[in-house]
Amino acid sequence: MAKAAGEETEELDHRVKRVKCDSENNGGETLLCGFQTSSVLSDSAREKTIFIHGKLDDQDAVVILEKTPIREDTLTDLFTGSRLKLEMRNDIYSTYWLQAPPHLNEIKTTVVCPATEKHVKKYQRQESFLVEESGTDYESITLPYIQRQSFSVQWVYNILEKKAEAERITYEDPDPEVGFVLLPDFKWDQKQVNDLYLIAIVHKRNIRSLRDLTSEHIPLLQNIFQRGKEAILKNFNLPASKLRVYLHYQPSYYHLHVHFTKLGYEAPGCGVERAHLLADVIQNLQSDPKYYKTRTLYFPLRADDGLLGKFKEAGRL
Ligand code: M7G
Repeated sequence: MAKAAGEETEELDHRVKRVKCDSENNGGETLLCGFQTSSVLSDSAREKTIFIHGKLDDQDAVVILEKTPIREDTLTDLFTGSRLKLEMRNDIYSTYWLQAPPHLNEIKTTVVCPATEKHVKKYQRQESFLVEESGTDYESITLPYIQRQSFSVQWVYNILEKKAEAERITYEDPDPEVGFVLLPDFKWDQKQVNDLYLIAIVHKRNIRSLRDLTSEHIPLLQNIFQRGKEAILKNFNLPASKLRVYLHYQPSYYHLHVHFTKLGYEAPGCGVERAHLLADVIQNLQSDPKYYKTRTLYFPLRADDGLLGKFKEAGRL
């Protein structure tokens, strides 16, 4: 059947775009040309982000797009190298669309492929519920669940073994007992310190989370705290008084790591229901060596999180 003129132009347009996409890149960067969107998992006009679920070469994928902050050091380039299109003028007021040169118009893009169902759920906007977990709940409900269901930590081992992100490492203490690797979290584009976000990943492989910590880990925690702060001061000129240093409970990845974010930057997951300040963790372990084995801990879980289902089954919610 003959195609309508419009259809043909559309197809040609698509081909032209695709070729442009392919020819502008060499070496894997054409990745997203074939991405097929299935659904928008969540988006935020305020944060200028969108989380998309789709297919990439027949595999499930999650793509995260995020417009990045405008930096002061790019303003001259932005003003001299852009085109302005007037939108409206009224008295002393006027609004425009500024068409920035490509290098100042980048979108931070994160691709998870192949993405598991758990990844899709992680990025889906959902209602959450606060769970109360006693030490025994942890042993009988949470631990068996995370042993079966948690995300792979292969990416963590790749960092520790220098198989990935080796050139991004900010600081390393190689000691097998108290050592760690400090590097930028993949949420941070490192273009401005305003939203600084690093993670310290411990070399020791048998500590899943806060719950596994006892007083024997105090030297490890103190080492991360002290040396992490020093490395951030040296590399990013940010003093300890400007840092929020904490662990998540529950984390997404059960290999002990510590978050370093800039105070004042509302990093995702820095709220009191999920973040435990490292300084408090150290003090709690100093006053009670088994503090995190015995205390009731509170954390939010999303509506369709399997762990929430387990708490419900056990009549704990
Ligand atoms: P979490 O508390 O286990 O879970 O933190 P969350 O993602 O729910 O906060 C893991 C941290 O590691 C997060 O801040 C992630 O953004 C970060 N992260 C995750 N992955 C898969 C990577 C990665 O491949 N590289 C780096 N540099 N950071 C990652």
